[in-house]
Amino acid sequence: MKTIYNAAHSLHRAAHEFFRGEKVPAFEKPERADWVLAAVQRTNLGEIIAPAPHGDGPILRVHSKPYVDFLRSAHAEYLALGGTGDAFPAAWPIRGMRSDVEPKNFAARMGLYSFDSGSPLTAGTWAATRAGADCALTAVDLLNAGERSVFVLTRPPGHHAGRDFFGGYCFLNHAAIAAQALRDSGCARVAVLDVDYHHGNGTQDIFYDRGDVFLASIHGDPMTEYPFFLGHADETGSGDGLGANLNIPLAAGSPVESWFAALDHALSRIEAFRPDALVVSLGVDTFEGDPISHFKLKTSDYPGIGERIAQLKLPTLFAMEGGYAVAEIGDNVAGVLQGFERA
Ligand code: FKS
Ligand code: ZN
Repeated sequence: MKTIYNAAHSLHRAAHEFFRGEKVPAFEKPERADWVLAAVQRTNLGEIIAPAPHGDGPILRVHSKPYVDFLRSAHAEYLALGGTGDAFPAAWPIRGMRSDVEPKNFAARMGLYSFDSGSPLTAGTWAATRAGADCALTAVDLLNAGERSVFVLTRPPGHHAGRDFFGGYCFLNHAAIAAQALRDSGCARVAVLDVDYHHGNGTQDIFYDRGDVFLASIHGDPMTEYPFFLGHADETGSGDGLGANLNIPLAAGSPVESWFAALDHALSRIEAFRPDALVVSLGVDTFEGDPISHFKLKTSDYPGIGERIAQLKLPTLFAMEGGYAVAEIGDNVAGVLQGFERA
């Protein structure tokens, strides 16, 4: 399996995030991708290649133009206003307020285009996530050229980013950009399988009213787990998309057996949808040792995920999402990919 590696990932380097009211070192850090890259090399997964530039066009198929324009210039605007370091939002248009008017004020625009205060926007954020989109699009090109599977190794992650908002460490939704590009290059139906510990609310936001992209997400129950305000089982899609959204929330602390039962259910629903291609939002924060998540998978469980996904026999794009257990993230990701290859 080829890996498309985003060498520009390290341009996004947040100093801190807020955790229980304290400023702590950011969990989503450049070393994560370095460890995964090392594991890909160590296990001889396959060729590691650089992304080719694809321009704004495919990004604007899933994100709004005003949002993309904002992201591109936000940190420079922040610095011009006298801001220092990373930019954080602090005010949001909640129920009863207007989110259809873009204010001129910079802090107001930060709030309009985000949903949490946990996603620092840094000087290199746009360059890093933009290169991540190019990685996803290069991977789509490879699938279209006949590769069976491709791994997109990028950060910051993407699955919390919606059509016009960032949050949860995510800015551009690389998995959604890839799914849309697959649609635009001839796939009639595309499925997205999100196995990250956290609900893929951004991907759900982008495809919720569409019947041509099926989303299945297995995640910590939003009653207690981030992102809290989306990801319940009764969210099944709307309009043309009714029935094309499957959420499987599991209680924090759920045993591995429940997780794999959820995976089997998600895979059977994906199979019934009869997609032409599959995009996997690959987070490994389901690991028992993850510092911010509460499932119990062990390193030896990860190859089984890849093996099961391979049974769908679909062209498959794996896009890197979360996973914060420093020492094991590489082995866990490589385990999924090797399991897929072996099957
Ligand atoms: C700790 C509370 C939770 C946000 C967690 C974000 C999780 C991100 C992720 C992604 F894949 F996007 F990286 N903070 N301050 O793992 O879902
Ligand atoms: Zn996650």
